[in-house]
Amino acid sequence: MTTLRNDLLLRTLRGEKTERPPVWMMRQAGRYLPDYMKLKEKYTFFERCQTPELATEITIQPVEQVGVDAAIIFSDILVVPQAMGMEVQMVEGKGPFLPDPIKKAGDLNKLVVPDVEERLGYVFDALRLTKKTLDGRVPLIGFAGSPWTLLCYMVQGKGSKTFDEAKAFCYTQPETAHRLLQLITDTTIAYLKGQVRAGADVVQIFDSWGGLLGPDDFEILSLQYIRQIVAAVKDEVLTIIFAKGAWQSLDAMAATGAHGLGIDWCIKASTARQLAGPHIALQGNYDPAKLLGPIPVIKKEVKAMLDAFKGYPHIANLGHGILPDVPVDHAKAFVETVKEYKF
Ligand code: 1CP
Repeated sequence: MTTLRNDLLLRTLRGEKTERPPVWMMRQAGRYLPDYMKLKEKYTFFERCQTPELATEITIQPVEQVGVDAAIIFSDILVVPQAMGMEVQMVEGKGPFLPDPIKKAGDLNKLVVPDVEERLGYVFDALRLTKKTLDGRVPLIGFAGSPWTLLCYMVQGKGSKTFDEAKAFCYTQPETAHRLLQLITDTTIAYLKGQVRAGADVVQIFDSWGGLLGPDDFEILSLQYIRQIVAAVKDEVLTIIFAKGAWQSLDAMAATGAHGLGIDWCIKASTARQLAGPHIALQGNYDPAKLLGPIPVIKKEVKAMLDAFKGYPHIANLGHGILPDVPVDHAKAFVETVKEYKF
């Protein structure tokens, strides 16, 4: 096995001392990079995901062009519902569309807990090829959507600001909702274990819509399933939970035994640290829209962010995915400011 030349992310997640915080950006491979846009013109979204050579090339672009301290495999959270038997389309300019969403108990008959090697083996192939191509430059992050966030898309059938149809489904047909959440959980555990076998050094669980739930419903509909996933993989791989907007439950998330917690920009570093306790790594939390502002302001604010998290394990990141219209130079300024910082 190749030894990692940059293991800042892994040491931070283990709670070890480092010279500076590691830095990466959620959705770092994507539309703000001109080389990504070139591949986007030639291949459809799922061709890019399903062709290991393309997924590898896209995954490595931000490592080489922006200088981040970790790679995250190019894929999507919706490959899991697809592998479970649902049709998923990526509509240009609109996002995901699932033409035949889950609405009632009988619809679960269409779903399976798949053989992940058979249905998602292309992700594992992409991870293996990326790992080989990285050749120890930086660690490789694998990921999956949380069961609640995947249910949102599987029931609503498309993106939404409120996911009210998904919520109505859970509150009017709770038994069916929990059966669905458990099917997704079982698939996700097998999927993440496959990612670890294929070489993922870290896995992140994206609960992008966790913040739509109050603290009690977050526990019932989201965290109890994330807890099962973390318990199943945490002894094999470093684990990060990112539940956007669900900061009120940081204490409960820390208690799962995950190694890191992602936070968005709506919570102060000191408050997040108080809730999460002193040991777990916190990841975040620069407002991605602020990368559209002038570089000197970015530099000043990123330094202030690092100061605010200092003294405890911190992974510098955005509080959500990078926006497509961010100039590459601004993304670089974000990364370079962290790399110039010394504890
Ligand atoms: O062709 C394109 O460029 C389409 C845009 C795009 C990209 C670049 C989509 C469609 N997915 C992706 C890749 C992707 N998705 C990655 C890998 C890239 C990287 O991080 O470097 C990751 C980690 C995701 C995860 C993902 N997909 C999430 C969780 C993270 C988050 O942003 O909250 C979610 C919610 C999705 C669903 C999805 N897929 C694509 C879009 C536009 C969306 C969001 C739709 C919505 O707003 O509801």
